[in-house]
Amino acid sequence: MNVRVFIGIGANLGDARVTVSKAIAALAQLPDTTLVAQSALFGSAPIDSTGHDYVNAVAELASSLSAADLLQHLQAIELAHGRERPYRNAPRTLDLDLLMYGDEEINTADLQVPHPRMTERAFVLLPLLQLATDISIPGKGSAQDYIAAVAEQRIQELPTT
Ligand code: PH2
Ligand code: MG
Ligand code: MG
Repeated sequence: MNVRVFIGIGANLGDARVTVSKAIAALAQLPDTTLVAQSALFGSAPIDSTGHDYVNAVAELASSLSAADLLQHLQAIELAHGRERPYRNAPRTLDLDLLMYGDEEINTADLQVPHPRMTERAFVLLPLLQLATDISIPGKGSAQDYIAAVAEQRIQELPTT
């Protein structure tokens, strides 16, 4: 049975645009998974992080993988793009976050879904709303209701060329 999945993608080391595009291509290749849609790429100021501006995007998948299996695949793609984890929120070549897994709320030691900070971040909300204007976040309600509170965060859609 397919589940509607949203993945948050971020990068701010190396050629971040290229890495984000490659990550989306890798998501499209996952087993038992279809890439349904991808947002535009956005440039965003680091939040609770340092270094260059991030490139961010959100991808929508339809997948019959379990959330735990998806997480394993996301981590493998991160590693394949040189991800290191020297400290929390360190600049990263690639970050793939399982934002939403259908209407499920998951709270295990290594996975929290919906992503606990997604409603506080314009770099998640704006691309997500591009894909799903009326999306409701399990346990949190309409994503649109959180937009006003993140209006001060610097973010812009990147031109396609
Ligand atoms: N990711 C973080 C911390 N801060 N800031 C921006 N602009 N974009 C991100 O993807 C991001 C961040 C932790 O994953
Ligand atoms: Mg993240
Ligand atoms: Mg992450």
